[in-house]
Amino acid sequence: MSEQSRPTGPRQLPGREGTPTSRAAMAVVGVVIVVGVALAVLLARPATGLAGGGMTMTPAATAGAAGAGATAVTPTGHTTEVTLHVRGMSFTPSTIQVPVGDRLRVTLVNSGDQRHDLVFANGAALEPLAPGATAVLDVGMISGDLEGWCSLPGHRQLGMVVHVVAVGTPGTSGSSAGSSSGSAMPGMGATDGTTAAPTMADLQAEAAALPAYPAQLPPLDPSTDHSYTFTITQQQDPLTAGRTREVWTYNGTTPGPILHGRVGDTFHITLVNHGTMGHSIDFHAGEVAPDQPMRTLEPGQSLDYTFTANRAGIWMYHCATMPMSSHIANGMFGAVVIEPDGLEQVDRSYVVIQSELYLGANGQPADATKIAGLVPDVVAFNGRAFQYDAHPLTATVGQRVRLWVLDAGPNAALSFHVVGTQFDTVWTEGAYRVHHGTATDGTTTGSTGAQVLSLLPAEGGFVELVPPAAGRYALVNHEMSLAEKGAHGVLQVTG
Ligand SMILES: [Cu+2]
Repeated sequence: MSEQSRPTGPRQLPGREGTPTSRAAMAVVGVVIVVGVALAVLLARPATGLAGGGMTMTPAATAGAAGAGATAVTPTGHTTEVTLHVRGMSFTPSTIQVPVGDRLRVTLVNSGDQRHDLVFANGAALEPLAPGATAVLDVGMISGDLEGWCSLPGHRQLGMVVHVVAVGTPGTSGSSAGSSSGSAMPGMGATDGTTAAPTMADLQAEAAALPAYPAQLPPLDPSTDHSYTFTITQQQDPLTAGRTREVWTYNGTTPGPILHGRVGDTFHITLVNHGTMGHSIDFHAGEVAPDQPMRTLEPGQSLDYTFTANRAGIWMYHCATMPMSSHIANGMFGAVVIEPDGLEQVDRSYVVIQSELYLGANGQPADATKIAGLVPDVVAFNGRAFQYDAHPLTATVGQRVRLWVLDAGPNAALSFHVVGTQFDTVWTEGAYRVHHGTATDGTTTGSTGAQVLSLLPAEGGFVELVPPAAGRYALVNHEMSLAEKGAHGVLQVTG
């Protein structure tokens, strides 16, 4: 990626086309074509509107014979017809028996509450179906065992798999082709190295070349009533030179917007889904009955979500559509900062949100298998690894610096430390632990402090420090391997 081609504005993200990444993206598409032309159609397909109940689609591809030894099997001339339903995150039935040589026609009834598709290892594929919709897929002639699954990110890993058992196969089960590798599927974790973790140097170079996510806490709006529109997008985000990942965002950035208010404020959010799959939102900052405001929106839909922030904290918000681990890992999270009553003014206020990246192939969303394995490739503060090494937070000697910190996860903990400093104030999950050097149990007055703010996923708080001299103070996750994967930045203090 040349310097000239880099985004110049704050957090401008290149799209799929007309960018230096498109060639790599095309290569990915090319690989997918080998698996099935239908999948390439799926990838290139623009967002579609809502499908009503009872709709029937033409199969996206006409499949040939399925399974092993296709040429050696004599067609029976008979077709096995099966109806599949969706229950939660599984297909039912999950196993289909088909005589060898039969054609298989599957009617998929999406009786679930979000979009699903159905693809088979032989390339037969249905486009994503809206809830309530029905479509028919000609899977082709069955010559051996065959696996099918929902290819939406993370759905296969949660169990949306259907096994076609070829009855009467010589030496049946496990007959080779029709196998379930699917390694070139989007988000499935190809094993050819394209999903390998980038080097620290490559991550640092990209962070230096891109503008940083603004870490300053947005100023308090004097109003007690706040209205926002959150538009959900699915777009490309640069990772390293020549490599991107698909991110899912609120308003085009990950994290999404940082909101700031006081206890008692009311927030009205209009959520609009401009993505190509179901998404939603869950604000921890207010108490609501989840059913309606947190429901999954189909592409093109919107909803209004209103909550009153009755308690102080740095509250996470995130997409609540299954699998949440994938939706959060792909970028759908942010923070609402609600100040405790009587919070003192400080010289600098920043927000630092940790999250993990589990990389799929170039241009693809996160690898759901890696997510389930809990070993991230990259860990980020405010969405990008090492960005505040290149673009430090700033303060001057003697200033009081407040750092609001949230662990967005989806999975890893955060042991937040600022090298060279001690926190004389720590507020976490609703209470001070230390306040200007005084322990909250009153045992120590004016002479105690803390070295770490420890947070599990979705926990948050703030720390305060006063840097004693000019220097570069590293912000780290003191789970050091996570710092080395990108949960690292700098507070640059000048005299
Ligand atoms: Cu989502």
